[in-house]
Amino acid sequence: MLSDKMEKALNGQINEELYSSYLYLAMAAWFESENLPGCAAWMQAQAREENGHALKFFKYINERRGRVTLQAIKEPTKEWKSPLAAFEASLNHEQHITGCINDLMNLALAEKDHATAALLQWYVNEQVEEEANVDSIVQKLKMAEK
Ligand code: OFO
Repeated sequence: MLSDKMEKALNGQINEELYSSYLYLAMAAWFESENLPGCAAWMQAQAREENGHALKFFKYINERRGRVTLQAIKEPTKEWKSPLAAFEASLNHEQHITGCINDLMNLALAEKDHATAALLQWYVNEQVEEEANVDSIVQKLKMAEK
């Protein structure tokens, strides 16, 4: 069984992941409107991936006999001043998500909840990859602007 505190925190993370998906979909819509379909496709793929991250927590909460409770998803930003600004916003967002995952891991370790810590380790590794991927695009766009 999950503790009440952990159940609440994991439900909060489902909301973060769904917001991530929504944010990337908003970026995809903006790139489409700017006639940049390649960037839009990249963002759509990210949106699907984030939805998958939310569903992974959904499945896990149920497996541990917890209760999934969905909350309202906040409205994402709709416009960015340049492709670089959008990818920088994406990087900032991933850094925020890394902080959320680290906080969850700290809670799991404090509660000696090894099963949740094992799940979270997957997200810790995933965040390293996600930050690196977006950062490499940010660096390339910065080079292109020189
Ligand atoms: Fe982009 O990150 Fe989910 O976890």
